[in-house]
Amino acid sequence: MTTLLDPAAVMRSQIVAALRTSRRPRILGHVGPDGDVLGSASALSLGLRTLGADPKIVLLEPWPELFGAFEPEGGTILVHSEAEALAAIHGGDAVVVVDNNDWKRLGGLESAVRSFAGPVLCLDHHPCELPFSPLHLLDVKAAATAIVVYDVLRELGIPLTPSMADALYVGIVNDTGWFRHSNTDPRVFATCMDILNSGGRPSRVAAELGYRERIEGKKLLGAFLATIELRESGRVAMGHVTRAMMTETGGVEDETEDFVNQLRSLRGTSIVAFLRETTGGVKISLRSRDGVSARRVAQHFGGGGHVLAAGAFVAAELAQVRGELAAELRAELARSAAERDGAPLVDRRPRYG
Ligand SMILES: [Mn+2]
Repeated sequence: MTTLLDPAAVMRSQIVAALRTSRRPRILGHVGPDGDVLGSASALSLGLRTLGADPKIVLLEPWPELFGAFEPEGGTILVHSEAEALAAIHGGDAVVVVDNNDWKRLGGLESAVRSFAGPVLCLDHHPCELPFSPLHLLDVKAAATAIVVYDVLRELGIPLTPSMADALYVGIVNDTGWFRHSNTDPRVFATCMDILNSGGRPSRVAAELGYRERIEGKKLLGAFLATIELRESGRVAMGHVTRAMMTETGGVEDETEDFVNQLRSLRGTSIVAFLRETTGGVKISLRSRDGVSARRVAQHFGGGGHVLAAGAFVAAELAQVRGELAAELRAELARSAAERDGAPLVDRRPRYG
């Protein structure tokens, strides 16, 4: 039971009140928007329209084609310059940031939001040390921001339409890996039950997101699969994509997004690494299990992330990165084994003599 003195409840009611009264909300996510950003923004946008508002989702890049079916018609503003960012943001009467609590990840919209005089709201589920803004609705127990948005729509008394339900479902499947990740909890299924009862169409979402791969992407996948190598008695798997492979097959960066999962699904692996040549260096994606830390390996290369899923960018040649990474993956297996045995990990450096 909450009382009016509960600061979280007070903030929640302020956020809901601000959403209810805003006529021209501007909805933002983060650079490189994923299914949770787009699904959350779409559902919120469609919901606020039913209150008579004219919400706009402000984007720095075109709405990704993969999620095209879930773009609210006429509901986006694509921004190409600082002046357009200012016009788009300042033309609103409230800013709502979804699935992001890092100002830097607003990219080219950051300064326009910083100079915005109206309320800046944040609906999110990523842990953070400092609140994004005074109106920060942070629910770290929610598997997806789409679930936070679902709660807010319910609090606003907005009935879900099938389109809103589908958009929320997109966010949930994005962040739970189609109900496979460890964040798949009873609340996920409870929310999905309501989504289905409201006319949500899981098979439509699966078809839109799943059955649309290009032959060029498949050829690139084939080339990538041929690079996979197992190390450390099969506990480590590595695979890569070079620029030449992309040129030869016609496959593009977006089509490599799932390649790390091809490694992760290999039997017997504890940590896997996908390397992709990109502008100025190599991008590393890491996934782990069995008490092995992908994050520690990423941190070694100046990156970061979660324990089980992390990444880094290294400004070096692929061959060099592969060598260093293989050594670091081996070191991580040793570290995690030592931790499991309860040995103190005082010093990570090799000892000589
Ligand atoms: Mn999310």
